[in-house]
Amino acid sequence: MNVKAKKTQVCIVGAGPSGLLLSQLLHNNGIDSIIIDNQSREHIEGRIRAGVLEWGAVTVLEEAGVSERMYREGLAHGGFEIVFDGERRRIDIQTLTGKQIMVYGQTEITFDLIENRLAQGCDIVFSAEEVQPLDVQSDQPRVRYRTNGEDVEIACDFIAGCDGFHGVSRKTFPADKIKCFERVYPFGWMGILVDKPPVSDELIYVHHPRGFALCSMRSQTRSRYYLQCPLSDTPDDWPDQRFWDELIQRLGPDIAQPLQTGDSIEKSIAPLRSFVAEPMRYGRLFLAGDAAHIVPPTGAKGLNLAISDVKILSRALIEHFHNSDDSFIEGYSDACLKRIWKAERFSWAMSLMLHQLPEYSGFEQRMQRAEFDNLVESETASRALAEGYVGSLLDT
Ligand code: FAS
Ligand code: PHB
Repeated sequence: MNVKAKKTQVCIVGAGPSGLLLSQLLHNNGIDSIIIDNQSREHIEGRIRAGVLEWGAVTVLEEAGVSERMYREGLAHGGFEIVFDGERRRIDIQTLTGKQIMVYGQTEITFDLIENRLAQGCDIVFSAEEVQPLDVQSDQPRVRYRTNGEDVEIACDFIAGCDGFHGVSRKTFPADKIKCFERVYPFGWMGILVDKPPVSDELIYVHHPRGFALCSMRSQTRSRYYLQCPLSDTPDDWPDQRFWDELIQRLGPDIAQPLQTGDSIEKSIAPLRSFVAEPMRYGRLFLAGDAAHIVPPTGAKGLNLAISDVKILSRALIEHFHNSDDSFIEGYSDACLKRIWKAERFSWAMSLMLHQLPEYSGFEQRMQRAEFDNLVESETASRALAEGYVGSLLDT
């Protein structure tokens, strides 16, 4: 059987934000990479996912040289609101932490990175089939895949598994070499995108007896709204009018007053899961981003963790190729997991405070209320929440 051979320094599986950004950071340091994704470019650029960046992530994108459009079109926010059964509380992250967040869609970041990498001559293989990492324990790992009916094998020094939760890379770890920790929440988020101005200048997180709601945005003219819904629901169960009626109920008349409704341009359901795989390296195969960990989106940490992973991984690979120093490679997994578990705790705590959990009795519901009251009455509690949200708490 004829197998076409390719060679590179780092073979990256997955052209999501973590794979693309890793390739960019390596390129900026003279290190070659090839990226392989089993989806088409159109599909990858069409996905609607995260929308909030910690300032640490903004800085990494700036250092990578892909921040021009983000600074031009992104929205810097100094706070967000929590509404608990109709009572509003603004968390002034600017005053409490000295930091802001940036509202700029993951779709835009992915688009900017693909444009930049292709313009710089990077080999990105889209719509690859049967992608399989091989010999990851050897010092000459390979990645095999099929494209246009042809088998191709890439010889490389390292493989970066940036292929998300359902990817092949984590499955390449032998079962006795990996430990997984998971909590699946018994509900999802029904999300819609609409070309209408946002209901508020800042994000609003809502606790309501009928379920959680979130008001977010992508720009001054494009809004993103989420509603807690049963996991068994599908977008067809939520015609636009039902979505708007339910959102208005959960927001209450005052908050909903300026809401501009319209036809959704995207509608999808996201399951909520907390997941961590340990370790994040097996031989010369590294995991980064959703391939190694998932957080419920309540804390807006998913994309930010992916960016911090590849920042740490790029440093480790640069030290290897430039200084023959493998200490950062040895320490990669522990360095990432330290930040990941803090983000898992923050996202889990935000999710438990703001959602309706079927197993919750009156006592737990009173605890949710007391958690919110503590935020309202204690500046220390507000600062801890703010630090978690902007990410500074995770870097200590
Ligand atoms: P990604 O999943 O983004 O990218 C992995 C890439 O690998 C994909 O392009 C995929 O096609 C490719 N791939 C998969 N299997 C492969 C294989 N076998 N071979 C080759 N390629 C393969 N975070 C928030 O903060 N807010 C949100 O609202 C939010 N919404 C989300 C909604 C959904 C449905 C999902 C899944 C995630 C959401 N997240 C959200 C989290 C999200 O932002 C992730 O953290 C982020 O996409 C992680 O980026 P990557 O690690 O690059 O993984
Ligand atoms: C989003 O805009 O998609 C978004 C923002 C904040 C979150 C989750 C999702 O916590």
